[in-house]
Amino acid sequence: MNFSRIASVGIFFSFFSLIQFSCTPQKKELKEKTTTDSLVISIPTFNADSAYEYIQAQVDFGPRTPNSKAHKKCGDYLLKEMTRFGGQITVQKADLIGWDGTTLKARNIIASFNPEKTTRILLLAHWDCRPWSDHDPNPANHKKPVLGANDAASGVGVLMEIARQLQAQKTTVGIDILFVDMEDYGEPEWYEGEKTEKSWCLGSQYWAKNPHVPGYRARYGILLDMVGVPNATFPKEQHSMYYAPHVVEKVWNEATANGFDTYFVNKQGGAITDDHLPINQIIGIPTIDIIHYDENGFGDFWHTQNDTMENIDKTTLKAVGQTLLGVIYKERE
Ligand code: AHN
Ligand code: ZN
Repeated sequence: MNFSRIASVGIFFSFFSLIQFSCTPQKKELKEKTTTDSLVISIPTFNADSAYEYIQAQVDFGPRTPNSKAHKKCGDYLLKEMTRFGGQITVQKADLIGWDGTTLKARNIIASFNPEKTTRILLLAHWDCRPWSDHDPNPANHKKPVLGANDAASGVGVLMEIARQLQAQKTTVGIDILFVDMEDYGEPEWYEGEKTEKSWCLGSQYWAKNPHVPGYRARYGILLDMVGVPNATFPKEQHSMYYAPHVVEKVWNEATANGFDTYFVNKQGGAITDDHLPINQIIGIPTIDIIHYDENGFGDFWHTQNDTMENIDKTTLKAVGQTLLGVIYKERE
């Protein structure tokens, strides 16, 4: 979808006052686990250097566009790394059909931590690259692939670092990290036929119809998309607020408590068609999208030749990664 569609969804960025709430459920848990009144939770320190390296490693393969060699190699790399981090791996292969009739050899990659736990949290990002730089200022680039440092190696890199932390220290609940394929194969701007929402998010649509575990449930899901640019802003995305307002509040409160409220801004954002949508609508897991955008769209480098490592900022990665660690390590069964 292009930005005009997003803007059309409703009023952009009306300001809300911050709602504070207390986390009473945790207190109940604490009494079962300890005899004192203070709940001691140790939350690992997110290493942004490490996340940055995982982004660089993906980008080093070149554009990971569907059916390319770089895509195959990067998928293998993700499998190898997530295995090394101790995840229980499931690979979901599917032939998906793109808007232009191309058969796309898709792989959704799932790494499960604490697989025996029934209370689970789903964390996801897309790992494919867009084959067309259709927003590039130079029309000569419109059919060239995007390198995808921000879109969306950034989200994958942050989740890889979280996986590394999960190996070092367990969470109480189960965590599933899902790398979805074929998010970014939506009709390009230069396509003159009818544009459909359905051409996007093919891998997450497939997963939502065919979860890697039959009857799969998670308490909630968190999608990361374009979480790497300097001074990123993550508004409270409209579908996230509709399907999972409590998750938005939980995550934004954790970010604020950690001093990251200039990233996790207290603003209402427009609705974005992204991988959280099929997960909310098809499998019914309340899922939010942490995604950078503002009044001007997804940033100057979105779907251009300039989505490169120069525009990846470790401070932003830290804000996102540390917030997520806080959320998942505080979660109780
Ligand atoms: C669409 O433009 C359909 N969705 C915005 C989310 C997106 C695109 N993420 C990565 N590329
Ligand atoms: Zn994209």
